[in-house]
Amino acid sequence: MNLKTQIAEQLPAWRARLKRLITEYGQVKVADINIAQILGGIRDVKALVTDISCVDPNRGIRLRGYTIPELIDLLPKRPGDQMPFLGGLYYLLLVGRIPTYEEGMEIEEEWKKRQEVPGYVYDVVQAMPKNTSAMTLFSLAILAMQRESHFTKEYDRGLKKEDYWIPTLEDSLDLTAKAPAIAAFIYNYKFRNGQIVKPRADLDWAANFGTMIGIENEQYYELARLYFIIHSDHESGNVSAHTTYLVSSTLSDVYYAVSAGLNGLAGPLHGRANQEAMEWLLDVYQKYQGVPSKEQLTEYAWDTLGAGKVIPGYGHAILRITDPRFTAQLEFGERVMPDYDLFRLAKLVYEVVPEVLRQQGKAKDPWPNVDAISGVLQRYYGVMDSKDNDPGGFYTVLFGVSRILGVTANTVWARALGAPIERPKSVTTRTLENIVTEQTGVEIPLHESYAHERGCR
Ligand code: CMX
Repeated sequence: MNLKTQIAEQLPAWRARLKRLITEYGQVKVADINIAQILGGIRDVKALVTDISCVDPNRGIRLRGYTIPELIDLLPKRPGDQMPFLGGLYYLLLVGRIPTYEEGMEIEEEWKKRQEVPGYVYDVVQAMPKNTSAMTLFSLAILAMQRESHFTKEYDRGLKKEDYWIPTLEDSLDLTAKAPAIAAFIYNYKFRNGQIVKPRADLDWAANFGTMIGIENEQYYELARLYFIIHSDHESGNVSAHTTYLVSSTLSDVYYAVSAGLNGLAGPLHGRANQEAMEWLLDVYQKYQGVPSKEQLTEYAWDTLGAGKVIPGYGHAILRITDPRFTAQLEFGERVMPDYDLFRLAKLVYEVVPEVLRQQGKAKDPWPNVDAISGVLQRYYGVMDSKDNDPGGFYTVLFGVSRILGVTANTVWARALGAPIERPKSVTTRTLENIVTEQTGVEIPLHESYAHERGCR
């Protein structure tokens, strides 16, 4: 396989590069960390390395150095398509350079060979009540497939450390190949007729997801390609990426690691925000029986904040601009659904909410993130997140299908470069207080309600 050779050829130089950094420059300091950062979600602490993607706070995501417009422009496309096929993106993430059409298609072909989902995975999903959250079903289905892992089988037989990445790549190709079919089945099980729909031989990976949920529409295929490109990776510190990386650092295989990462993606402050943003828009739409005026929307936004809730789809831990992943979706919407009410509403929210958040003065980033509009585009084509009394969660599964591309690419490289088990040091609160005393001379008295504390030093 060209892909494997392309990675293997890079490894000697990469390993030498890292070895040099550790042995010759290992003592060079990268970052200081203060108490506010330790107690504030480890924000802005440069403590992780990935070469798959990086997020510039003022420019947004770059996948292997390419912005989203550059990716759409440069990645190979099938004849007649406007959006690149995902095999090309996965090649880029794994190999680090834009592939030729043939190289990208080689991945699409690999995916076709590996796309059949084992029957017991469908059984696992079907054993669960239909109103189980779609993310729970997705994570369960992936965990159920752990028995397929090439890495774990070969590790058990005895595998050299420098070869760990080879069966990890096999697992990654298997898992990414099957992910759209599993997600589509979960959708069909929860919201449609429960059928297992076979992918079409003439379609690419992303478009086939549409087919398998019953949407045979060229425009939706283009949206699926765009959606799966922009959600694939967002450097290493976000919860889904970091959880996958952390679990994988124990040499758990990609099934264990990705399932864990998806459980993090399921949280409302992360991937579930796409579902919550849709719900927020629908609540507004219902309350005002249509797209409200700017004044009404401003009032609604303040009411949300007044109730102690966040406005989903806005704000970001790293970004300080409108997320380019939002912009790419906004532009898609402008082209194909400018008059769709929910799209008009999402645009109005973009006009109103940043100013409201700025006036409130809490959020460091008042701008929309990827989740603010993604549900609207899906809903336009009839893709639902939930139905009746079902808590749904399907939009986050869509996010997950794409995110698997980035986190598995990271896992392959972590294995190839011999990344060690992650194990940061924790301290007690009293240790932090003692450090304050050491550095400032100020004694922080131990309040009587903590008098039982033994501490660690
Ligand atoms: N609405 C209301 N308040 C917000 C806000 C929003 N959209 N975004 C941030 N804030 C608040 C925070 O809750 C925090 O309040 P407290 O001081 O009372 O705790 C304050 O502003 C400061 O937060 P921050 O430093 O700007 O943001 P964080 O790095 O802590 O959190 C994020 C980032 C994304 C969790 C936050 O902006 C948020 O909750 N947004 C809404 C949920 C969302 O869209 N998440 C999806 C992010 C993208 C993704 O991962 O998919």
